[in-house]
Amino acid sequence: PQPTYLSDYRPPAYRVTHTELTFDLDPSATRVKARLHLERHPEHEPGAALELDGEQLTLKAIAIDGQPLDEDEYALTDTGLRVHRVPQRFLLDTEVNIAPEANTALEGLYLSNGMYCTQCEAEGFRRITYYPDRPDVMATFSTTVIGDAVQLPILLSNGNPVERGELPGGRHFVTWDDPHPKPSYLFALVAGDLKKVEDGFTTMSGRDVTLQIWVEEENLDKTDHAMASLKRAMQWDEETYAREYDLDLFMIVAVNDFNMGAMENKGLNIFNSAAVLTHPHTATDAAFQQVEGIVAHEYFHNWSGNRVTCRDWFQLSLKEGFTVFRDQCFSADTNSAPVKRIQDVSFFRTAQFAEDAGPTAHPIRPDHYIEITNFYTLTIYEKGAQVVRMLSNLLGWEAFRRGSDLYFERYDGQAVTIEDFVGCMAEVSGLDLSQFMRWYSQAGTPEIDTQGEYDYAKCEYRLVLRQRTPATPGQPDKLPLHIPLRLGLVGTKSGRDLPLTLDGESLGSDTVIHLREEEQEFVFTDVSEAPVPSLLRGFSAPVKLRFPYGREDLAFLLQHDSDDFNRWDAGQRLAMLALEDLIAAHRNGVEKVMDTRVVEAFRGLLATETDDKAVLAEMLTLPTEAYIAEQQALVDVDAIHAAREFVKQSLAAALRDDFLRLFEENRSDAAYAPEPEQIAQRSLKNVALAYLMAIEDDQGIELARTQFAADHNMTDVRHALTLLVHSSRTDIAEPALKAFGEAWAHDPLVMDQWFSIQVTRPQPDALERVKFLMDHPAFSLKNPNKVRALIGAFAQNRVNFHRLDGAGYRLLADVVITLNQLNPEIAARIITPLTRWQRFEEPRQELMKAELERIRAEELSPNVYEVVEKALA
Ligand code: HT7
Ligand code: ZN
Repeated sequence: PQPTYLSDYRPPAYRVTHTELTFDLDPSATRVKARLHLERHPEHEPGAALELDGEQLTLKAIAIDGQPLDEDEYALTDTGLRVHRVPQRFLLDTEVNIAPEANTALEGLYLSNGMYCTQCEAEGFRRITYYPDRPDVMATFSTTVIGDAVQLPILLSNGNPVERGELPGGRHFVTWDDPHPKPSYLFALVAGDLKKVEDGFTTMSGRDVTLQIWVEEENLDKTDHAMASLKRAMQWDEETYAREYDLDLFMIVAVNDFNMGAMENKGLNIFNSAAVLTHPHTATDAAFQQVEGIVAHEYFHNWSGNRVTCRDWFQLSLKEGFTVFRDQCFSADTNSAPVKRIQDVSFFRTAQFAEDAGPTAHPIRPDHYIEITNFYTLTIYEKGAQVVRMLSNLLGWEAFRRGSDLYFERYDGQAVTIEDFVGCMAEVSGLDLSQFMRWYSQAGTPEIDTQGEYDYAKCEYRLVLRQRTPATPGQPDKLPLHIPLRLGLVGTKSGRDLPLTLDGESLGSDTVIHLREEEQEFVFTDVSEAPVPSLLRGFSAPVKLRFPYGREDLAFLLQHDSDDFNRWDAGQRLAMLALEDLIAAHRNGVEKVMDTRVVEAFRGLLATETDDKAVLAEMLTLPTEAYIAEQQALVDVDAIHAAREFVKQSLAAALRDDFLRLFEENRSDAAYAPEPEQIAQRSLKNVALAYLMAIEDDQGIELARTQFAADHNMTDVRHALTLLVHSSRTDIAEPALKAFGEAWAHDPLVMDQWFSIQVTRPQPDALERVKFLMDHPAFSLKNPNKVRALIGAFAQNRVNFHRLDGAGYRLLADVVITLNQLNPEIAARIITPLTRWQRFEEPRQELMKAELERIRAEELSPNVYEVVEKALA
């Protein structure tokens, strides 16, 4: 497969002004008629051939302006159709056959549980009809869907329904008109036996919008939260960005088979059922929050993505980075802002940092790709969002809003670039953002080495910062970035933020300094007492910042920092120092000794009255094994696991009474609500329960069993079940697992949780369980949720996936080889853990590499080929 290069971008020779589609639905032979209203782009020479994308289509008819074409007037290839000569403005009619039932890749039109649905981003529309399937071709659409009236009573597409009627042979049709010009990737069609819940929203200009969520009948009771989230998101986007919805109807459909979380098709969002359905008995607090975030994310795309879209797929982060930033801010406003930040950053520093340091590292705007679906990555989404967040902090909210208004006004209805977006921000603020643009073109995580020194005599604090971005594949040399660093100086006597003066300018007690050079010095004057610096507050830039903090400094910041995020981070750094000692002890076969400063720091946290229980729960949570591994030069899986278990058990033993008190104080029988206060209380109680279970004494076990049996809500049930199943006590794990599996056999989303819980257990039977469960009637390799729940979850099981006999790697490689044919997009995602082989010690490196080589020997899809080649380069 050949790469596509950003530098090869050319505007399309022909644009489509209007698209008329007719689908006659059939599982093995759906007929798609397309009438495209085309005209030559003024910049192109007369006589340019018409090139259309098309894959896996059977062409039945083709005509221009009503005249069927002779075979020598066009050419067909595996990837498209070329018409050699066309007029300047014309109508192209095509008719093709496609087979939705054979579509296991879930791109284009496919069948899920008897329901037809589409996924067109990024390049799925070309599996529906011949078309210039690129985001810079925007057309209005009129779509007629024809199907069996009994099996497919509901026929949906983008826009507004304008006509419906009966047809001979028990069939019926509905015609939909979408007045907003859109690229083909935003096209959608759904047909099936669906039921809806309906609600309404009145926009800020007084227009009434009908809101519908379409689901299978048995899921009608799981839509309330998504609907409430949608209304909150609509309101938030009006209040925060002055963005109003622009059609009379907004629909969400839940489907069981879906490659990602959801899709923002114009007026007809299609959701993975896991990203929309919730019920207190089936979904955890985390799932409720995730649904809220995804519903908002897809809705926000209506402006950041649909009204203003991407010129080409290299600009993907233009819509995704901005929209993730918008959904993060929405969730922060709706829930606990510091906790949202802590959770986002903690995930980011574990997963995106790993991606940025691995063989598939790429800039937020890559300059080439083989398969674009491989680039729906944490870098494009999450690092892209961090960069937009930096822009909003650099400009300040008010100017950022003006920049965003300008962007939406100037480019409404257009397909644009990242330069256009950043250009608006520069224009409204007068800032020079040219150096800042390097964030978009340079891959890798910048590392900042920091030194600080207090001069008692001069009352000065001198901070020296040195930045360096490590080499990444294809980018050996990096230039310095423009890095905004938020900081404060916390006085060691007062425990308060000290006033900051830099170059004679008074900056308050919390400020942003701008690191632009490779090395830069900042001297704060009039610093009345020796401070501990609180650096990178709120994670103001996506960097790794090193400062030689002593353990006392960290304990001090944990207690006194005014920035909640940095208080949490100080605790994490303190725990990391202890963990590193213990990892070394484990490796050297030396007795492990718990650092009493960590115990005392935790004791202090437990003794403090707090009104933000959610933050406290985060502070009491140890860094994950994956995060700890990220901090190591080479990963020793077993030492990390042993060290973390040791810390958990030591804390539990030393602070047992405090955890017990915390557990009791936060128990509640109140009716479940997914509201911030309740969620915070449950998190705190469940953190306490996890510590109590860490030592597996009778009381801890009894509390977990009681919580499981009480069956009050899924958050508590799942947490208790996980603790029981992950304990060393098979006698208590098995009955609970069995009871849960039997009770929820009818619910695929709950069964996904049941799969994940058992295959993430640290006991040595996890791999055998995966093999056994792959034959379970509820499991299918054709369903991406199941693959993620069983195989994906197992690959997160550090000790068992990385078994020294290589059986974990072999199992994953076998699944990748099967999925390579069934669903290449999922195959290319699920393989990720194997691509990180260089991070592990021998013999794991060799074992992982051998599995990658075994995969490489297969006939590979472009998706898997691209990833494997990079991993083995
Ligand atoms: N914009 C959507 C991307 C998406 C997608 C991409 C490739 C293959 C399948 C997909 N499903 C959804 C999702 C989003 O970011 O909102
Ligand atoms: Zn998105």
